[in-house]
Amino acid sequence: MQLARKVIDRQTSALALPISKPESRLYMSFLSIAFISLFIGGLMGLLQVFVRTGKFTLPFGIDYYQVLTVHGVILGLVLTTYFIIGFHFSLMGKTVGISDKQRKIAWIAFWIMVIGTILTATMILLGEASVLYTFYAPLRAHPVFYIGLALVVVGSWIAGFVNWHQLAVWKKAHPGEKSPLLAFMVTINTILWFIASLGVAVAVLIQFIPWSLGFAETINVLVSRTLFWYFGHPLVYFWLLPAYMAWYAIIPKIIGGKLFSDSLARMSFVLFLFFSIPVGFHHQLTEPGIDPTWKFIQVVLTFMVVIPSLMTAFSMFATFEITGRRKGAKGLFGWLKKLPWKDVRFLAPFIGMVAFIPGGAGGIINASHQMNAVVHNTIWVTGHFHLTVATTVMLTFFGISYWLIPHLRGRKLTPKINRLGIIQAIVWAVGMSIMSGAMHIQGLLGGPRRSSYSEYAGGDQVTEWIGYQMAQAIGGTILFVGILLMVYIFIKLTFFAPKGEEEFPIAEEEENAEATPAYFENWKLWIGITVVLILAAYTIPFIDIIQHSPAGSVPFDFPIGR
Ligand code: HAS
Repeated sequence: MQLARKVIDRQTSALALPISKPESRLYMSFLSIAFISLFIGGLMGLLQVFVRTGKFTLPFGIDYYQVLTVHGVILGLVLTTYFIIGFHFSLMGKTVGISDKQRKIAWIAFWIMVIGTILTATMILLGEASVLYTFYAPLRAHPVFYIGLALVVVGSWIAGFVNWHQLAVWKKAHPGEKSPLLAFMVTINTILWFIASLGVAVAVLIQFIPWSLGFAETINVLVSRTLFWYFGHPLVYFWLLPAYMAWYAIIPKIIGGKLFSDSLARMSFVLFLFFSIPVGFHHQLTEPGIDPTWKFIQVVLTFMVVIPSLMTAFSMFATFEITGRRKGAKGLFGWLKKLPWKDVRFLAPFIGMVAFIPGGAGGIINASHQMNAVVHNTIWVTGHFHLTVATTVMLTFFGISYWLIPHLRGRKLTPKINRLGIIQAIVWAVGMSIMSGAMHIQGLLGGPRRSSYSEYAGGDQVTEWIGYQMAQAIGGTILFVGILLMVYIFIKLTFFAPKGEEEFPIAEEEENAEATPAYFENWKLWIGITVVLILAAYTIPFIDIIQHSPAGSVPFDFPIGR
C-alpha cells in the first residue's frame, strides 16, 4: 500500500516550524559543548603529534597516554555526542516540534550528560584514567571514570526517548501521514544508538564498575571487548548518519536542487539500522577466543553495511548531476561547474564526501580478514578514522554549523565569515591529507598505533617511521590552525555576526516523485529484523566466549604504581 501524498509535506522549508528562543537555548547548549571540546581535544592532538616527533617532551610530568585519553574521549565521545544530540533536537524541533514538557526533559538529559562528562574528565585530568577512549580491560581506571561515562550514556538515552516521543506526538496529530524524512532519520539514529549502547552499558555496569571498586578481583577481558565492539562499530554510524541526514536532505536545497529520492534515503537508513550492529567482530579479527566462522559471518555482514553508503554515494552524484543539468550544464561533467563552490555550507561537506571515498575504501580493506592482519593495531587505523570521522563527519558538522548556529541565534552568515569558512575547510583538507596520508603509509610499514615516541631499541624499520611522524606533526599543526579558525568562526556566529535571519535549508521532493511506501513507518518490523540479526550474529559466539574463557585478568593500573 502506498501512502497518499495528499498532505502538506513537513519536509518543505516553507512549512517547517519556527524555533523558539527557549528551544534555541537548548540546542545551542549542546552545540557549545561540542565546540569547547573541539578546542581542548585539538590542543591535545597537537601535543601528541609533537611528542611523536621525538623532539618535544610534555612539560610538568604530564603523561602522553593521559593526553591521548583526553583527545580520544573528548573528540570521539564528547564532541560527537553533544553535536549530534543538539543537531537531532534542532531537526526534530523544526520538522515535528517540541513541547515545553519535552524540552524540560531534554534539559534533564543535558545536565545528566554534563555531570557525567565532568566526572569522567576530572578523573582523566587527575591521571586516574589513562585508559584511552576504548578503555580496554585489563587497564583499570578510577570507578568514577566509568560512572561518568554511564551517566553520559543515560543522558543520551533520555534525549533519544524525547525524540521518539516528539515523533509519536506528531504522528498522533497527523494520522496516515508519512513522518518527515529528517524526523524519520533521527529516529533511526537514536534507535541504533540505544540498542548499541546497551552493550557498553552492560560492560560498564556489570564488569567495569564492580571490578574497579574492588568487588570483583578479575575481569573477563574478551567479554568486555566483545561488548565494547558490539557498541563501538555502530558508534561510528551514529557519527556518520547525522552527516548523511545533511547530505540527503539539506545539501540539495543549498545547491538549488531537490531531494533525489525519499524512499532511497529511508531505505539506506533502515539498512544502517540492520547491519551496523551485528559486525563488531571485525574489530576483533586478530583476537583469540572467537571462532573464525563467526568472524567470517560478521565480516559478510560488514560488507552489507557498505551498501547503504554506496546508495548514498549514488544518490549524491544523482542530485549533483540533475541539479547541474537543470541549470544548463552540458557534457559528461559540466554539472560540476554548476555546484556552488563559493558557498561554505556546500563546500565543507563536499570535501567531507570526497574524503569518504578513500576513507570508505580503507574501511573495506580493514574489514578484509587477511588485510586486517597487516593493518590491525598499526597507525593505518588511526589514519582511517581521521579520514572518516575527523574529515567526512567533522567537515559536514562544520558545514551544518554555518547555517544552524546563525539560524538559532537570529544572526546572518556574512560573506566574510563564509570566506573564512572556505579557508578553514581548505586548511583542514590540506592538514588532514598530510597527517592521515602519513599515518596510512607508516601503518603499512608496521608503525604501531596508540603509542608514544619510541625508538624501540633502534631497529632499522623504526627509522623508516620517523619521517612520517614528522609529516604527521606538520599536518597536525595545520589542522590545529583549522581548529582555531573554526572555534573563532563559532564564537563569531554565536555572538558577533549581524542580526538577521538565516535559512534552515530543507530540501523538497521532486514534483513527480514516487510516493514513499507506507511500510517505512513499520517500526516494529525494522526493530524486529535488527534484533534477529543481532541475536543471530552474537548468541552462539557469546555463549562460547563465556563458556571457554580463560581465567579473568587482574587489573593493570597505568601509570604503574598509581
Ligand atoms: Fe571504520 C576501525 C571498517 C566506516 C571509524 N573505523 C575504525 C575505527 C574508527 C572507525 C574510529 O573492518 C577505529 C576503532 C578503534 O579505535 O580501534 N569502517 C569500516 C568499514 C566502513 C567503515 C567497512 N569507520 C567508518 C566510518 C567511521 C569509521 C564511517 C567513522 C565515522 N573500521 C573498519 C574496520 C576497523 C575500523 C574493520 C577495525 C580495524 C582494526 O583492525 O582495528 C564502511 O562503512 C565504509 C563504507 C564507505 C564507502 C564510501 C562511500 C563513499 C561516499 C562518498 C561519495 C562522494 C561523493 C562526492 C558523492 C564505501 C558515500 C564525490 C564527488 C566528486 C565529484 C568526486
